[in-house]
Amino acid sequence: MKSAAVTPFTAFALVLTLTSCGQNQADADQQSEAAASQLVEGITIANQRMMLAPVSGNPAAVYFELTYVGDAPVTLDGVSVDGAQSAAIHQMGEDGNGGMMTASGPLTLKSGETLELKPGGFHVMAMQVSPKLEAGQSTNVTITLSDGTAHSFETDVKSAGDER
Ligand SMILES: [Cu+2]
Repeated sequence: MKSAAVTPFTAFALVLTLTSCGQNQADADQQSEAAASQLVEGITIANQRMMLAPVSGNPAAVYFELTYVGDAPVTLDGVSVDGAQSAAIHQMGEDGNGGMMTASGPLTLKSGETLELKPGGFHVMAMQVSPKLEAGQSTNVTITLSDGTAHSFETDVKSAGDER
């Protein structure tokens, strides 16, 4: 399922180009202003979602598609999730068995390529998630790149039983 959520950058672009669509425009304006200080040109995030664990307080998974366009390759060095005490990029084994989950090394982003974080593959593991973060809310994810920049985006928070 494609998420209805748009990245702050996309929302900003929509506000600029689709002035006839006034619905939620004030919200989009506010979001794009808040995120503007942490937007990396060339990074596009799509289909982002945070899946809470069935048991509150257990690690949650964040999935998204990251498209990068830039002069030189960069690596995805780190990640943080608002509402989680720590976060790391993990990778699943071929069979998608939870026991095969390991920390991923730095992921290289090459211009024009899309990195997909998805169930059974790479994902962001959010540890010690606040019980205040509930399905239906949204939170911010920040990725840090090897060139020293950081890129933040908003994601929907979903319950464990929702479609991944
Ligand atoms: Cu994991």
